[in-house]
Formats: sequence, C-alpha cells, structure tokens
Amino acid sequence: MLPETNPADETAAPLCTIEDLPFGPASLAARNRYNKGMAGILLCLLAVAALLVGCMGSVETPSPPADPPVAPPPLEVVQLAGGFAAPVDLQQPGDNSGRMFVVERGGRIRILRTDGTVVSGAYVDIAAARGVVTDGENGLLGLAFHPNYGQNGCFYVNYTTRRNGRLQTIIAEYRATPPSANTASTTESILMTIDQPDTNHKGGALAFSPNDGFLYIALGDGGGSGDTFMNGQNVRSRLGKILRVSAVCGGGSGRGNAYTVPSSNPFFGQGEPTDEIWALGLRNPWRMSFDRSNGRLWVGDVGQNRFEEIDMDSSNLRGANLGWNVMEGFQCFSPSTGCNMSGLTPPIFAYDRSQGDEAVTGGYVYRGTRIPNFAAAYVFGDFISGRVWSLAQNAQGNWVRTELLSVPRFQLASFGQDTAGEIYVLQLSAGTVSRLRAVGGQ
Ligand SMILES: [Ca+2]
Repeated sequence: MLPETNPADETAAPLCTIEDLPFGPASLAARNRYNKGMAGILLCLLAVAALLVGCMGSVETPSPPADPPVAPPPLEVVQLAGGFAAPVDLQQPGDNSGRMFVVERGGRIRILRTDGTVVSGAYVDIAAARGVVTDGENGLLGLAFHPNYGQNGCFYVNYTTRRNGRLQTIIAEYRATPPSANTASTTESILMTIDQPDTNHKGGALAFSPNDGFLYIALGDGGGSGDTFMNGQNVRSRLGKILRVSAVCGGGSGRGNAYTVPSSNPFFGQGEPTDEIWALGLRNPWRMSFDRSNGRLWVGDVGQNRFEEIDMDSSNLRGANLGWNVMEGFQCFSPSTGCNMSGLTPPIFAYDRSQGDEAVTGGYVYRGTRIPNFAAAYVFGDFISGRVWSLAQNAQGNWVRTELLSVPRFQLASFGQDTAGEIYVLQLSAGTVSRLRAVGGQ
C-alpha cells in the first residue's frame, strides 16, 4: 500500500516518489512493467516503514481522529458477473431483497443479485421508449431509489435524449408496482428537462441523502472544453451544479408536482433554476455519493487537462462554489494565473496525470464488514488508468491517498455499494461487475 502526500501544496516534495509506476496512457505492456514498478514500491515502502519506526519513538501519540487511519490488508477485486452492455452505475434500494440494479448506458437497467446471479431480461428498458442517445458522453447515466422505495416503488433516472433536434438531459421518475417486482413500467414523470449545448460533460449521478431525504442531482458543465458555455459559475443555469430537490413520488411532472424545492436550499428565493442549486462550479461530476454512516456528500469532479479532484466539506458542500472554471483542482484555470480564489471551496484532494491517470471516478465510503481496518475509507479510482485508491484523514487531519490495486484498463466506469456496505467496481468496456475484497478473503 502506497501512501502519497496530499497535493494541496503542489510544490511539496513527496515522501516517496512513484515516477516508475508504469501506467502510461497508452501502455499495453503495463503488467510486465508493473512488476518492475512493484519492486520499486516495495523498496519505497521499506523506506517509509523505517522512517515511521524512527519517528514513533520520538513523538507523542496524538489523540486518534474520529475515523482511524486506514491500514487495510492487501485488496483485490473478484468478478461477480459479466455480460453487461456498458455498465455505468450500480444502485440498490435498501429493501433487503438482495437485488442490485446495474445501469447500462444504452438505456437498460438489469437486476444483479448479491450472489452473482443476473435476472434475465431488463428491470426496465427505456432505450427505445425514450430515445436514449449514447453518442459522446451521453446515455442513461444515473439511478437512485426513493428512500421509501420498499413501499412506493419510485426510482429516478438521468438520461440524455434528442427531442426536436435538441440534445437534452431528462431527470425522470419511474415506478415498480409492486416494489418487489422484477420489472418496472416505462411510463415516466419528468422532474426536469435540461438543454445540453454539447455531447460531453453530462455528470449524471443521482443520490438521496440519508440525513435529509432529499434528491441530489449532479450535472456537468454542458461540454465543450474549458467551460465553453460558461455554465460553472452561472447561477441561472443548472449545468455545472449539484441540485437538491424534494422528490414527490407519484406527484406528476415538473416543479411543484414531481418535486418541490426545500426552503433550506442556499439560494432559495431567487427563482427557478437558482432555487434548486445546492453547489456550483463543477466541471463533470462523474460520480457522487453519500456516506451512509454520517451523510457526508462525496464528489469526484473530472478535470480539464491537469487535475482530477475529490470534493467534500464539513457543510456537505451547501452553497459551495467548487471553483470551475476559475480553478482546476488547487490551481488557477481561468485566468491561468492570479485568479480570484476568494469564496471558492478547494477540493480535499487532487491528482495530476503524470502517472497515466486521466479521469476520476468517484466512489463510496466503505462501510462493509468483510474487509478489516477499512471502515470510513473513501474508495475511488481513475477511469483510464484503472487505479483504485482509498482516501482517509490521518491523525494530523491531512488527507492521505493510498493505492489499493489496479484493475485492467477496461474503463473503470463506476463503483457501487450493496446493502451491507461492500463495494463493487464496474468496468464499461469489459461489461463486468466485480467486488472489492481482501486478497483471498470473503
Ligand atoms: Ca473544483
């Protein structure tokens, strides 16, 4: 396991460089070179261990943080099921049915049981019924189950379609009747329709907060490059934002029916769509999740060309301006120097692309029981390199990234979490769902 320094100070010399980690962007011989890299890492770890031992005798033991530092056993992923067509999300309704729901980008949602069996057919297939488009970064991109799904059967999706020649993101409610059914109706109630100016940066995550019960909706800046359409800082656009609404199962369509806006939203009172905004300044939030234990919101925001970032703060990002496109990670983006960072919320962690990483995939805080010494660690990865890390705060309050493992380069599209808190990895081009576990463990 490889501790890394928090790059809050990009000029800080890392304790241990990993320049020989062999994950070049086009590396097809990664495995061979990985073995060489591992030798370097082992040496590096020995040096770190020696340093730690040397230090431990001379410093007072600090009081332990709320969540202890992470020292997990070696981890691996084991394939649970394959054959999915471009899986991009995995969610479960917490109804103790043992069902997980795999979102296929083309417009299907399929049921995968925690024992690895896949229910034949689709839970729901909106590809044709809703004209889901999948060019660029479009598709059926997100799913969330209503907190009372076990009683009302309502769930919510984010997908892109073209209507009257116009590319749009649709946030819609669907329903399973009864909730225990393995199929759901393709009838929808639309919460909101959002015009999209380009085919990239759609975000797509949907999540209900375990604390307030509201639905959070993560949307990218609408695409182009460098925030072509200047949406990140524009509070009159839903793009480049996290929205927060109260979803009304069975209420009809649109604001006031399908959803209402909580008056506790940070910009409430300024009218639609500003009322709906929870946080702004995002570029392409590719995966957002709540820590089921304490309700903290975690966001992975994909960078332009330099920095991938993880966002989280003590106020759950309420009213936070996460910086884009003034900043990328901890650095100025526009203007490239001397930007005004006042009032902006920096990420808690950012990484560059020098190790072959190119696009962050946000994950989940581990709350399972099968992996010892791992609770409270945030697990995330990189879509391109396939590297998977944990992020946890050390006794000094610094965020420390630890490399856990690397999955084959089949596009690490998303993570998922089952009702027991165990974590899964979805690979887009491989069509697989795999479970994270201790090496040789359960
Ligand atoms: Ca940011």
